[in-house]
Amino acid sequence: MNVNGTALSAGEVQLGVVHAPARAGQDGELSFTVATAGGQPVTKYEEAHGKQLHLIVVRTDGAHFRHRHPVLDPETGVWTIPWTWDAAGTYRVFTDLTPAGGESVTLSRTVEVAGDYQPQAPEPVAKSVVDGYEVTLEGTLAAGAGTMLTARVTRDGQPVTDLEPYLGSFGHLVALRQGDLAYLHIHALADGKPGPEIRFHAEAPTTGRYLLYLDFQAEGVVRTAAFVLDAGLA
Ligand SMILES: [Cu+2]
Repeated sequence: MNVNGTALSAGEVQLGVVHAPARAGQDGELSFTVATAGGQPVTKYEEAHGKQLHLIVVRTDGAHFRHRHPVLDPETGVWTIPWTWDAAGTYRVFTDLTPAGGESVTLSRTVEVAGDYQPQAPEPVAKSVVDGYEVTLEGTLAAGAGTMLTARVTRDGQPVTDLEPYLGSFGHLVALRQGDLAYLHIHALADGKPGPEIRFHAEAPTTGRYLLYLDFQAEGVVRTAAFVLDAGLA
């Protein structure tokens, strides 16, 4: 199975240098250009999940995940978003995009952020608490085989049934393979209900440890629940 997102070029396009604040805590913006192999900026994109480009930024140890939507200058092809780093370290910046008339690609680059850095060691965890929402991820990942993952959302012990659609579904799940941060976008099943369960069809390319990030929206706010799962043999 092909893996995605480990290179800065794919499918005839390349991700240019990512400009961002040099150190943690410094306000600024993050910007970049996507260009053809010949260096011509790409200025036209197809929409996927309601956006022309999905920006995923995560520290290489799996901490400090963000999923954002920068703004394109259609004249120059420069994408920009206000940006402040919460913490120092080495980050991977992923762009998930489809150039007009082209194929969907995930391009990535590494960005260094100055300051003290205490890396975390991700251990398997299937429960995440964010802003009072408890999210439990049920199911397993298997190498080269499709499996079902179910995220169950509760608050104060009660099932949450008023999740709001975000980018066209009740949940978006990104998985990164620990070690090279290969990128998997896992799609929610079309039978979605506004909670308490969000179901996904997942397929891990290999055995190993995966960092998973579920974006869901409730009370008008998008939140991210993070998990770590090991993929076994199918
Ligand atoms: Cu997005």
